[in-house]
Amino acid sequence: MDNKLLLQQQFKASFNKVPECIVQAPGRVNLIGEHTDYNEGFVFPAAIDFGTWVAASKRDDNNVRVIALDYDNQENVFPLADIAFDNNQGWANYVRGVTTVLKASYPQIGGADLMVTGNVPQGAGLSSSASFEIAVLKAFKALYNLPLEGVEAAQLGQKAENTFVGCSCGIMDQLVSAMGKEGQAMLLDCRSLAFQYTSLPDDLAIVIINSNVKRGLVDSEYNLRRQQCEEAAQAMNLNSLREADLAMLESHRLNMSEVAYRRARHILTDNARTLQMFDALNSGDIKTVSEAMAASHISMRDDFEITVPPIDYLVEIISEVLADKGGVRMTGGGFGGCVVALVPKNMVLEVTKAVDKHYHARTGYKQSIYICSAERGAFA
Ligand code: GAF
Repeated sequence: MDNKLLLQQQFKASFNKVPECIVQAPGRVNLIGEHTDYNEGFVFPAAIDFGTWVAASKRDDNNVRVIALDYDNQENVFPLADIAFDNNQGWANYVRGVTTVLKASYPQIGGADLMVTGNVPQGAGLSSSASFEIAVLKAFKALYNLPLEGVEAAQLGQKAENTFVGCSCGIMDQLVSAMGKEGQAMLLDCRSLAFQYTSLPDDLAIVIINSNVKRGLVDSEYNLRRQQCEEAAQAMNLNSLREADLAMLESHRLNMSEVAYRRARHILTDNARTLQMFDALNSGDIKTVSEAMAASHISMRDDFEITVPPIDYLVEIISEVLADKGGVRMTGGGFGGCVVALVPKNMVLEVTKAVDKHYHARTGYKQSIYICSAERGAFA
């Protein structure tokens, strides 16, 4: 059943009223530029046709009551006046986190009944958490008529993750979930927060292959990567790696650990590849797209060390089929999750067949394949 219809029915059954609004916010796939966002660099994501839906109504008290349809209708209730971290229902901390930061900016908000469902694969690097955060924020915007625009919503979502959930993520996921455009990918400058869109070529499909190696951002080495990047920036007396170039990095190589040097090299080279790939997609130069994505993957594997062998193998299988007619790389935070491939539509079957033939046999994991489209950002 359609998620909106489902929420309408279930909301009525649980809260005995119709929801005042139903908001949806998409997950995302990042085409290139990984871990560059919190280094004030460039990223190139697109919002996708997987998302989170939140149905909502105001309450007359100052409590928030939220029901998670996908977690056996688990219920979480908390007062806006005193929002604590919930150690038992981890999913609820996204709601608790965003309401904490939202209330600091908009103290006029009151209570809400919320019901949530979604279809973004969790722990797969496709931003299920960011889409949940943005959907909840936009639900409060609709209920309390807040002047909360996309970029501000993204900033609040990121702040909730950083200060409440405990993940030092950047702003990419929340921003593209809030501001994505149908048929387009978004080049985002994470320092100025300026962004521009580009249409994805009609003859290329976005194919996402989930390795089904599970990852968790907070549990993984994500926060450690951020610290290592900061170490490199500090060694060069810079506020962020955005101010560095490769010559400067080389000249300071001995002032930092070898690990910090390699982390920084990934960031600097991936920033350059992101701009290069944006231009290449704009001019239809698929060979350069292919090379940029391949080099990005190698850099994530060898310098940033965030890939895992099953993911490397997926990239190997797919790049063998594509040669220079499309591109493939790991996408998202790493340590499992998905690869993204830009595949000529007439080669999609060949790619999926090759994955079917080799991946499980070699790794023991069973892949899931999603042929995606680029979608608009959150809306009610
Ligand atoms: C995760 C984070 F949430 C993003 O901010 C980004 O750093 C990404 O990993 C890696 O590019 O999705």
